Amino acid sequence: MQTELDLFDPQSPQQPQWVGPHAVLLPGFALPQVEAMLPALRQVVASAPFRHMLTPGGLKMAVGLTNCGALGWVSDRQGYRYSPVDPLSNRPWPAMPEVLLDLAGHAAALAGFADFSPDACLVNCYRPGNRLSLHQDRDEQDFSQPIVSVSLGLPAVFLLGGHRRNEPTQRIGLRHGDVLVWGGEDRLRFHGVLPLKPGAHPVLGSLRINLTLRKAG
Ligand code: MD6
Ligand code: FE
Repeated sequence: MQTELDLFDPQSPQQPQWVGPHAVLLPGFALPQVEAMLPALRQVVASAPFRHMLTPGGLKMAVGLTNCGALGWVSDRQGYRYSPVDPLSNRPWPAMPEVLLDLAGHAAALAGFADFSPDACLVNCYRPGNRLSLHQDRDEQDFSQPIVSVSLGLPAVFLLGGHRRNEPTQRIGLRHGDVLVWGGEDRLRFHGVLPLKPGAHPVLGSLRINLTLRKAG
């Protein structure tokens, strides 16, 4: 909601910020859609609840995860992959809400990726202290398709690295309503999220929700 924008905030008015050759931060881009997104997300979580998946090494992930769309990202002792069914229910994942499809298409187009049509949306739920270690997103079929990431709730620091794990990382603040689009030569960069700081967001409380929309299949 626009009412949450502080007019004296130096990040407002919100200009796109290029953080890589094909990676752009769109501050507040999702704010006008948040009111429509939240009930849609509640419906998703009602049929496919957040769960703590196991890594292939057998560790429980701290971040809660679910999916919507034709494909959902899953992790277990067998590895990482996309699955058309939720392993908890053996039913298809909840449908991708129209509001997310629209938002992702518009954001991707602004970043120079026309006709982005995601078939998977990973929904991550962070609580204070939760982090995401450096990783690459490489379980999708077509790396020419970008990823659109939407942040909601508590702010986080996103680490954007290079193409090797040990390259230096750039820190990018992600706040409620921010959208990050990346593709092209940035698509396979290592990235992660620093431990979430405690706090209370006026809309989501003590949580951060991140949506990543992908063309997985
Ligand atoms: C997060 N995001 O922001 C985790 N991956 O909570 C990701 O891992 C991510 O934001 C690929 C592209 C954008 C992302
Ligand atoms: Fe990722």
